[in-house]
Amino acid sequence: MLDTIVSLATPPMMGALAVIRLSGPEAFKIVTKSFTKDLTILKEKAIVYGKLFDDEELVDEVVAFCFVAPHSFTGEDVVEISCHGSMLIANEIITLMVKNGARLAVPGEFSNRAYLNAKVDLVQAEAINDMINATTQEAKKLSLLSLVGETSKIVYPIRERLADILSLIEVNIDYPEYQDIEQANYALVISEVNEINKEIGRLIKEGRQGQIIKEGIKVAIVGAPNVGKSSLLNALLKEDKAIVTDIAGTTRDVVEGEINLEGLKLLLLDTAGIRESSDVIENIGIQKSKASINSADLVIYVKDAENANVEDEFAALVKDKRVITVYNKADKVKKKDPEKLYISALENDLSALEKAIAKTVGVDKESYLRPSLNNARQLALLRKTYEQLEIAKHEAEIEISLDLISVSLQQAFFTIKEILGENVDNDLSKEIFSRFCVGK
Ligand SMILES: Nc1nc2c(ncn2[C@@H]2O[C@H](COP(=O)(O)OP(=O)(O)OP(=O)(O)O)[C@@H](O)[C@H]2O)c(=O)[nH]1
Ligand SMILES: [Mg+2]
Repeated sequence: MLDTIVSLATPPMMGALAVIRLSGPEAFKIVTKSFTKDLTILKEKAIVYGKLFDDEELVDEVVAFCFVAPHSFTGEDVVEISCHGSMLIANEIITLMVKNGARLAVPGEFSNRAYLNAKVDLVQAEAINDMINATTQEAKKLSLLSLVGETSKIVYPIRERLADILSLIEVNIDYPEYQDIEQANYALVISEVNEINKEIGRLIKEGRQGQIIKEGIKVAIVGAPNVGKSSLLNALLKEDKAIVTDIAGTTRDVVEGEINLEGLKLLLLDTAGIRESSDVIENIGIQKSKASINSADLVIYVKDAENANVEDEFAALVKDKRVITVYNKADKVKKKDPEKLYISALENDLSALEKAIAKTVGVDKESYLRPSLNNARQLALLRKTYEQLEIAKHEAEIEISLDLISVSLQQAFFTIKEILGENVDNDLSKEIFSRFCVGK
């Protein structure tokens, strides 16, 4: 029998109320041991007011929200004790529940139970965590689509199609004498795999867009000293975060800031201007700038519009990156090259850059509303399925036996099912849920 688990469900701080959650076969019994009401007699969900006692001593006056299995979030008996919101009281109640036989929950354990009891699939369970961690409205909306099962639905047709082709091949292998059954021939495998992989390719592309919306991107602002990198950071943040002076070599450390550009989360890194220097501290800063370039998803390469043709060593440093080159201090130049992107950090004239970022990152408006498989695990499994199917296709092309092709197709089938958690073993699901916070 599974343990009954307990944890605080609200943040560990003072508030009007705190909620302590218990889930498991003994939840009602454990609470009842210290409660003025008997919850073990409940046959359906109920809200019960009463007092909690530790032996003779009153701990708090509480409301217990009781959910009878299987009609609860976890699928087990669940009690949510709503008490007065002091950490002292909450801790006393948790200690009391442990004394009565509950065990402290580990991170993600409630969601893990919901998953194990088939209340949610893995994509939905992961969405719970994503939604809690979302910092933009857009990311929250995407997670909500997953939570209510919309994202899982995009996997079903692929799973069905693979199951169909697998069963067709099995029939052909097992009953070669049945003439009326459609012949699962090599051409069929090839054409099916082509179509399925076209679909998977689309899902990967959309998933990556979803990932960008959810997690944001890292943007390094780089360039020679004094071109206005820190001024640009400040202008984008609308805050005086980095020090700005007309002395070349002002910025030493990497200065970070986050903005929300029309729903797109950007983690901006302002870096030290790169040049030859004998200053020890400045050189460390320059090394950090180079590291920032490497870790960034996008580089804003700032040049001085007045000295637009001055070459620096950046062209080489950023050559493998997605780069937007901007010419700052546009307010100082009269003649502008129509091919170039001008901004003025001083005058807050950044619209050309903002448009270029949105275009380069390439998140279309539909991506904000479209369910997508957008976390690293889901994307890795999509890619794996794609590769396994390519192997099956290759095997069909060189006409090896259907038995062997069936094995490759089965692997792809299992991988796609793994996205929903349909054949994830217990250890792996524990590993996934351990990334959640306690009480979820
Ligand atoms: N006219 C004008 N001056 C600017 C603009 N942007 C920055 N400056 C000035 O250029 C000088 C250098 O700006 P910073 O933002 O410190 O330049 P930086 O690239 O961060 O310099 P380092 O940190 O030394 O690498 C300051 O005097 C700014 O006021 C602009 O758009 N127009
Ligand atoms: Mg600077």
